[in-house]
Amino acid sequence: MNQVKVLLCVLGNDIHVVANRMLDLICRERGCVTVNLGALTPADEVIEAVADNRPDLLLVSTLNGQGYPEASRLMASIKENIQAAYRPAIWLGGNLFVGDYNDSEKQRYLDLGFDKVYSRPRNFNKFSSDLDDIINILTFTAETV
Ligand code: B12
Repeated sequence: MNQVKVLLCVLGNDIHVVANRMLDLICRERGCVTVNLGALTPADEVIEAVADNRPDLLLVSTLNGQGYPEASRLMASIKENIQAAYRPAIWLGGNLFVGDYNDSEKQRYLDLGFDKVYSRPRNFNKFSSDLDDIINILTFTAETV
């Protein structure tokens, strides 16, 4: 059976790495192969890693509330440099804003082209069930082609 490949990163000048490590563990527990770029990863490095590793899923974390400009660069560069056939599903999560909960920030990131956005989730439950879904879809597709 083909293993689902997941690329992870914490974008830009962001040093918070705990959620990134936990996401990595969750993916590996489910049998995925992971490549983890860790914290402080500029958009250019993510693009290079997408081109080199051709992941099925890219998980982007942004925690310090300053992630929008780098996320915007990342998605513009994905559109410009990654052929549609090799574009992974791209999910972003974390603290998308500073201060009180603000749902409009989630829409701002969706508008950049992220496929799923998890705005300050309390736990990994929704992520884990979405991950199970995408693993099922990708492994079913690989087995039937
Ligand atoms: C530990 C910590 C630090 C450590 C980080 C150590 C390390 N290397 O990881 C240190 C001390 C270095 C630090 C520094 C800073 N920090 Co800090 N830090 C924290 C703290 C206390 C805990 C973060 C943590 O690890 N949580 C545990 C993990 C599991 O949870 P999480 O990161 O919140 O992630 C959850 C979700 O967001 C989600 N998630 C995250 N990414 C993704 C991705 C996907 C795809 C999905 C599905 C889900 C997901 O997963 C978790 C589910 O519960 C938080 C406050 C808090 N209580 O949350 C502040 C906090 C994140 N820090 C903050 C700030 C401002 C800073 C600094 C800018 C402070 C400063 N002025 O220097 C610097 C950042 C410098 C930089 N360049 O980034 C702010 C961010 C502001 C905001 N966005 O609202 C917070 C919220 C504190 C606050 N209340 O103001 N910090």
